Amino acid sequence: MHTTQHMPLAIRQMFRAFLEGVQERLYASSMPRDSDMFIVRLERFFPDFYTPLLQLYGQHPDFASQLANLGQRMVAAYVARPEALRLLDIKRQIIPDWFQHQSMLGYVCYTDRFADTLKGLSTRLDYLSELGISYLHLMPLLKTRPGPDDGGYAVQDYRAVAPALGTMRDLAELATELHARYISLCIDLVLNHTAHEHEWAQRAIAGDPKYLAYYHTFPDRTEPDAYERTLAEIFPTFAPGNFTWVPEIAGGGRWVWTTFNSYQWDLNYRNPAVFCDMADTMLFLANQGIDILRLDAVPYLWKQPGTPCRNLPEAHLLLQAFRAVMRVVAPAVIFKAEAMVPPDELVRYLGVGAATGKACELAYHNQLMVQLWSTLATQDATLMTHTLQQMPPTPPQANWITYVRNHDDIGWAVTDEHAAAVGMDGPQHRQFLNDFYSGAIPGSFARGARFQPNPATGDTRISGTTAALAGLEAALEANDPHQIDLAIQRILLLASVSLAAGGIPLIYMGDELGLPNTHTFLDAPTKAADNRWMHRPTMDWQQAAHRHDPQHPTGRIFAGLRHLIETRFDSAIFHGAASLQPLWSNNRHVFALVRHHPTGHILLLANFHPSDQTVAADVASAAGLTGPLRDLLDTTGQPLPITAGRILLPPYATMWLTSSDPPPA
Ligand code: OTU
Repeated sequence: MHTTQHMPLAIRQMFRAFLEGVQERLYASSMPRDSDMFIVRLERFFPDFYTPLLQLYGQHPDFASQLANLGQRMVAAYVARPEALRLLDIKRQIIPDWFQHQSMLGYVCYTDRFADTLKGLSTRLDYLSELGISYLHLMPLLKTRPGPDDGGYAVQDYRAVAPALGTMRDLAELATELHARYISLCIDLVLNHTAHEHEWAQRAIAGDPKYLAYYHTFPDRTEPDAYERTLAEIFPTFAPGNFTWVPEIAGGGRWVWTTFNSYQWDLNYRNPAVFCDMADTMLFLANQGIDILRLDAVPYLWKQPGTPCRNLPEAHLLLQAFRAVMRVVAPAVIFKAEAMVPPDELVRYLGVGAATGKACELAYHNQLMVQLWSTLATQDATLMTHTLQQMPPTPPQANWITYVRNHDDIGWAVTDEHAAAVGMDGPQHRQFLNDFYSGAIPGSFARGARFQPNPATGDTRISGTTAALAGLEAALEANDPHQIDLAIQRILLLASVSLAAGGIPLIYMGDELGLPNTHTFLDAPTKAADNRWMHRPTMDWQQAAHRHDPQHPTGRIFAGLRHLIETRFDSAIFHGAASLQPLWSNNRHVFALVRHHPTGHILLLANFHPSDQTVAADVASAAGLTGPLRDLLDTTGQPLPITAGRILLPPYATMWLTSSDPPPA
């Protein structure tokens, strides 16, 4: 007897039809309890994928057949799901907040740059365990096109691993090894576009109408020109415009929608067959043991004339539908949205309003990242406090991914409104940040470089590693001990805020050691034009050997980071369901943020100034901390330095304050 009471009447009928389509095959190929389990989950999540799909495709002639197709693929994937992963599905349904636990800590690396191959990676797991890693994001590792591949984001085959890294079997084996260490595995799913060399694109080129409908193609410039009027340019230098003329498409060539590089063809999600094929791809990867899918470039999934074709409501409906399909077949798997968009738009990827609990579990907190670097340059936390205060609250079942650096450039997603609200000029501030981090401002400690300057808009972004942008590279070159101290403090300051203000904090490979920029990419013809490679170094295991040397800058960074990580592990207040509230510290150099959790509160204070700063101690009581204060990061056992009612923060210091009084029962 199925429980459909919670479904709207109109949906119950559709549910029964869907169930009828799958149950015979299900019971024929699965144990009775497993089949029942699938149906229990289907009952719960059918409306969550059917409703958005109906909205997206209800008018499409293939809707009914593709829905039936989806059902078949879901059952096939469920039947094929390995036993160990089925158990993980159940475990994670019992512990639905598994990814919010304070022990979650991520590491991000390129397989080849970290350990050559997937097999090589399994010999480096002790290093990750030493850091306390419980989440490993391997940068794109599926088979890409030959030649330039945008760092792996131009996929030719979603079901094969790049041959240089290993095989799909190696990946599945690595996942098993990681699971034995309680490390979950994240990989990229580039679902907005395929490579020009992908089979679907090749069939489109051959003139197959079925596959031409997988992409957005146009016989002439009429539609592309109309679209361009409201589109932005992502890579204005090496891939200007959003459309590419592909002469070899049968019938004399066509314009193809290519938001990113000319060899990255945007998929046409108005076609339900594309949704089905991508859902099937997700299920395939789930069955290899992947725990988290990083959904690349999700703001761009849906196109609509007269709009920026970014963050459209339909893109969110697609994510909800994918999400619900996954929850039926492979609920151990969660989604991470990659959307580098303004604050209000960003939170929607975690699910707000009617989408609460239906969107991605994780999203990159690019606003925090941008504000960290902005504040480090200005030494003034006003814009950061204001911007983060304006963000809608994080939905409690979802988590921010916090990070200091990643493999991409830093795009200054500071809105003009937020800048104006604190008396700043948006364009001027963004220009200042670009000048500062490219080292063009005299006295700047940064060693970054401009990425994709767009003469038409004046926009540009910044490349460079954390150590280069935070001044360590320049300080080491100058052999200036004081500057080295300051740079290390800056690096740990950013890490401390990232660890305290999430979510799952990610460490980008090399940042734990302070790796400098690399310039070897300039000799590689497929990379030279893209200076994001300067912050994608090869792991320097010789430098890593210094990580336990307390005198060496690497040892100091590593130990500082380890201390933050261990401290965080120990407190339930760092659980991701805590609410986050930025506060005015009444000292513009000091950023303050409080985490509220049923077990207590933590007040983060972060001094972004290279001199001592003080903050009135009553900021703690305003944050809800009563009784004597304790800094969780302090190991000296000394009382908190409060003089004349003010807390003293040394240059670039952070504190994680808590009250010694237990919270009211
Ligand atoms: C992502 O980034 C990846 O992180 C990049 O490395 C890829 O080049 C790109 O997709 C294409 O696959 O514009 O500058 O709002 O900001 O998807 C990086 C989302 C990017 C975009 C983001 C994109």
